[in-house]
Amino acid sequence: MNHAETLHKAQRTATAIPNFGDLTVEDAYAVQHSLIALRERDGEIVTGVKLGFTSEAKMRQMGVSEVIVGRLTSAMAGRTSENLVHPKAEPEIAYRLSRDVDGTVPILECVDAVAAAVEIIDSRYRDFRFTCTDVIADNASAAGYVIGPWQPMTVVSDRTVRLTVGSSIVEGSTSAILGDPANALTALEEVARRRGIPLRAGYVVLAGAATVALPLTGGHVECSIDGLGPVSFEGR
Ligand code: OOG
Repeated sequence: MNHAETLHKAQRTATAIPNFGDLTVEDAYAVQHSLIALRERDGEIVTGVKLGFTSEAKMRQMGVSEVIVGRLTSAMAGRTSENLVHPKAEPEIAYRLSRDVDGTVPILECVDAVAAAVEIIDSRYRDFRFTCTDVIADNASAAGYVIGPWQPMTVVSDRTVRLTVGSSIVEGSTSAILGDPANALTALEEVARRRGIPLRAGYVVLAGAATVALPLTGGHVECSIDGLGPVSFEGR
């Protein structure tokens, strides 16, 4: 099996695998493209993209200087529990693209709505241990997402973010996302162009976590961001 097939099988069977450790960034995005093609072959439709490593602290921790991009699919929409290895929840800002991002107008003019969201990440690698390129290949640990009520596009910088999972609570600020989540959109446009990732009208964009991720255990899960949301569901 090649790397994409190995990751695809790990995801389908919810079985963690050892990380690869030896990919270049170019190879890693090539694996991700193949992995998405396998999902499309299985009938999934790409519904959006997600950013990772949008906080300076996480970039420093991983020794990287570039945000990473993964793809969201129809199978991930609303998926919060079934068939996951060791899921974690992250509070996120979601944006909605109203037109294709093709360089003719700035990406900020291609966004028509914003919402609070919970992203479920679930690394296919054992113990969430991976290099930056491993996680690019593994589609940035994307596993599921739930989006709160959409609101017309507005500035969402410097807003308090709160994520509750059962009895655990983390709080942060949208400023943790590259200073302002709008900067994540600009960073996305650049990386997507360089890595050959299309950004289509209708896509959801998850702008990256504003706090640490919390293990997704049982109990009530809720994300609220000042002026947005809330969005909630019952944990596993
Ligand atoms: C990689 C995905 C991280 C984020 O917002 O930084 C991510 C991982 O930590 O598994 O989604």
